[in-house]
Amino acid sequence: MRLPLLVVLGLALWAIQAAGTQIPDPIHPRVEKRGLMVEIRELTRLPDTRGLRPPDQDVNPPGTARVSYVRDLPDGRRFVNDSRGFLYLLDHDHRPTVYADVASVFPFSVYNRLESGFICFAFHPEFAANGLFYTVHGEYAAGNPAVPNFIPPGFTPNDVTHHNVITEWHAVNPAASRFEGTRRELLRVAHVVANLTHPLGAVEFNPTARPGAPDYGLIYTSGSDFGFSNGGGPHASNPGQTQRLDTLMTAILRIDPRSPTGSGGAKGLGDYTVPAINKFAADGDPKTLGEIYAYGFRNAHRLSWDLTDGTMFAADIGMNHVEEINIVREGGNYGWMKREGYFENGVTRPGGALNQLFALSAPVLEGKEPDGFTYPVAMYDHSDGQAVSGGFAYHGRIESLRGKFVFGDIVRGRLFAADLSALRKADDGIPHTVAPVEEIQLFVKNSDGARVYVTLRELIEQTRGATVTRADLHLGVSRDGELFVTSRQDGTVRMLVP
Ligand SMILES: [Ca+2]
Repeated sequence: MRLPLLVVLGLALWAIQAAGTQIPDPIHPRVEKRGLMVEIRELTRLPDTRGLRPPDQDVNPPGTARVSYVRDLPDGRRFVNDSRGFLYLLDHDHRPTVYADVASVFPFSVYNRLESGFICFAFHPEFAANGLFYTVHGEYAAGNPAVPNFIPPGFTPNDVTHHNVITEWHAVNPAASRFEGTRRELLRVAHVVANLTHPLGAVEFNPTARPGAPDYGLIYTSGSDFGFSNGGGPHASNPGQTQRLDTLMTAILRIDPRSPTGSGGAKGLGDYTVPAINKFAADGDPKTLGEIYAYGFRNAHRLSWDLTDGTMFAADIGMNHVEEINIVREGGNYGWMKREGYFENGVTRPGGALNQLFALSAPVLEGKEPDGFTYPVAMYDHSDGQAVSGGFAYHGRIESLRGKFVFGDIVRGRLFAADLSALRKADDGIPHTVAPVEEIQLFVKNSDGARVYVTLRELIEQTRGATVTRADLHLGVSRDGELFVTSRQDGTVRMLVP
């Protein structure tokens, strides 16, 4: 099973042969099963929220509930969201009760896009003491009295179609089973393309940062192009909005959520503090935004950290071809819209388009002529899936997955794995070295205890009693390092079990 050298050589030769011509089918070999088999088991189902909104304001009206995040607190409490607007607390028997009715306080929310509604939530590492947690959602601009903190360069308030909003919630009693308290808006970023495509997605705290460490208590955001690729309308397909440091577009941000009036630090674009440790805050250049941690992402909608060594990962959804797992380093430029995987995207060529890929030159691919971009450490193409989910460095109780990065494809619901050692090795400044990816075979146990091999799509279709065209897979991680498998189709939280 260990063929990375041959694989890499094959890829390199193939890419060199194809240099200069458009590439229709970029990545070989395909992702295949190589013996990894893991049991999947249902944990709970969320309440059915079908019909909560009119069909034209719901991206998937038949979906039972739209789960996208499961989060554990250190004290054992477990929370799950339904993107239709509820944050649930699970009790000891995994039964959900509403912790916060998020939809009711954000009346301008958008629910008709894949990444919309109540998109994300994250607890401050000291939630048990300070009661703080954070949410992300998107709003319509029409009729909206709120004013964005940032509009992409060259656009005016008249161009704004949507708002991307990060909110801090303050629970008066952090131990309570239902939220009561206040809210404060941290950041509101304008969208100017037609649709709420690639909005702000994740907010995350680095779980490996300990109290007193420089990035303890700082929020990292998704890295998103805010639809300047394929968000529709006259402002989309717009590479001029990328590859620059005077904008939030394509950037993973790192911010201190404290208001500058409390922290005494530098005010950011919104009501938060720019960490003085940030590279682009400390560079003495007023033209670079100090909030930016790394940039050049299309839709790096999920971030995670390896708890054993602090390596930061971002899963970046590609355009028409390449899905990426990246190791993120501060200041890195991850290429979008000039690069997709280790290919040149055609959109920056005269007459070129977003759906085109071209081979890089051999010296660039081989790392002999660095071109300033940081390249992915694992990839697959649209023969194997359509949109990469987030993933996690796994160190839990499932022996066959230990030491692997587990991720998947949102649309097809396939689960993938790559060796963490191979990912780290691929983080070598050489674009064409990437880690091999294999597929995980799922199974359930029948009443006799025998294995029944399944796909996540089949499980979702059993729950729904209908065919689904998308799995809408997302992954989460428990406080003891086990993996949740969720779907925005069937409202079910499943777990991979030893
Ligand atoms: Ca590499």
